[in-house]
Amino acid sequence: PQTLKERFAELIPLEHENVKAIRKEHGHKAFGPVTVDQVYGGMRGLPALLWDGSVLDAEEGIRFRGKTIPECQELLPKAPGGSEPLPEGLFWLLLTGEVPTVEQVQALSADWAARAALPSFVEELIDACPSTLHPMSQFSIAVTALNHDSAFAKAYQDGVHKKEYWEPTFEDSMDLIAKLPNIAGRIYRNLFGSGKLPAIDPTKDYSYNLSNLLGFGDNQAFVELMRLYITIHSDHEGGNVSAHTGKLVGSALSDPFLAFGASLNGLAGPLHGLANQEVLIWLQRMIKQVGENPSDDAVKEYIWSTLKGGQVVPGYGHAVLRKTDPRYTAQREFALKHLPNDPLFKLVGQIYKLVPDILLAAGKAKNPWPNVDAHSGVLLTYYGLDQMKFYTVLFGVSRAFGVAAQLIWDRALGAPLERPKSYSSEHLKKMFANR
Ligand code: NMX
Ligand code: MLT
Repeated sequence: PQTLKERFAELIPLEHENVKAIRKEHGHKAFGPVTVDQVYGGMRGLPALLWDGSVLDAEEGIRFRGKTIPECQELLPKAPGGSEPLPEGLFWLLLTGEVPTVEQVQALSADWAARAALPSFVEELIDACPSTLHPMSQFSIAVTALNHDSAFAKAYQDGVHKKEYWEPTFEDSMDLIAKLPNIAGRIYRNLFGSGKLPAIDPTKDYSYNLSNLLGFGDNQAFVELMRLYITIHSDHEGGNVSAHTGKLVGSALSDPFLAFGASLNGLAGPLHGLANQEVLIWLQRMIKQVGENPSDDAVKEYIWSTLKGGQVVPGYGHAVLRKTDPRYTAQREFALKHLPNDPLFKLVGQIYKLVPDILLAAGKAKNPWPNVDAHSGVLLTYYGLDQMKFYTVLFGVSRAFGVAAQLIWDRALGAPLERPKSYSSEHLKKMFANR
């Protein structure tokens, strides 16, 4: 079958024409005014970035290349006997806008397995990290260090022509995604596991290999969970902290390892990807305080005590979404199918009924509904992956898919250095004094 690289190369000139036509017809048109409040307010709603893999609608949630999560679950190729989409297919979709064949997805699994090995100095770097260093910091160190063998960095030093940037970026991106299971697996085993890491099985898919490296390869349901997990966490348009950071750093022509290492450092923040860890810590504290089978009143009191303590309810709210995150719903459906009677899942369901009204009553959060992170830890805990400090690493493995796809397009389209304008408060005051 045609490889992803061959198909991508065919699409580049077509996309150049597409962008040229868009800019010719619409290039001079304005989105609308930019307010001073947006400058102070985290640029919320400011149209500023091109991102092709996905677009987020505030009410409906994410669409990957125009397809909803249920549509991806239906249309993307599955593993033999599996019912969740293979993330390999999602990557193909993110990069090309097309649904691949089963053979194309199998070829991608084999290609990633063949690229999976880590340089021994990166293994040693991970092994040298103290067990007290957060797994996300270890992850970021290892990904950044892969820059040692970057095809893009080397090609740039060798004087590669601008038109060819995409090619070594593609190779680096494929290497990056392929090596993440070995990095994640090594960190996990060093911190929480025992024994030697198993070898990558070149006949198996990416999610099986990741699960196996973590010690869950024999658990078919866990492998299915990983397929769903990576698919839904892969991309969330371009403005979220990890995606935007990767694009920004990549715009300086830093290679994909440096760019994605920076993404990971953003994902490691508690308002972003670390929220999946925070949710589990918050749930465990709640159980300690109110017991395993709490009344609604006891749960409400705990939620209020969080808010009164000046803390956020982790897993709730969103900068763009204004409804329940469809990634939450997809995970809830997985739980209803695989673990309907799990007590922690029941507690998460109970919280879902109580938090939105409380956040509305508190009157601050613009979105009282749960996001992706409110549900992921419960599923992992059920299968025995209960070391919540590790949860954001799995988010990171997934997010590489979306960031890498856009980095490849950015280099293929000759995306410029990002450099928005900033102002001081003094300057703003003067600028708007008489308007
Ligand atoms: N609990 C308590 N307060 C909240 C929450 C929440 N879950 N969500 C928003 N608020 C507050 C927010 O802190 C802000 O307070 P203040 O005016 O004192 O600064 C106010 O409501 C208005 O914030 P919004 O405009 O609704 O939200 P914003 O776009 O600034 O932030 C989040 C979005 C996601 C950072 C915010 O909702 C939050 O902190 N949620 C909890 C953490 C979380 O789950 N993050 C994960 C997001 C998904 N991901 O994976 O990245
Ligand atoms: C994400 O997946 O990146 C989060 O939901 C945060 C966001 O979209 O801002």
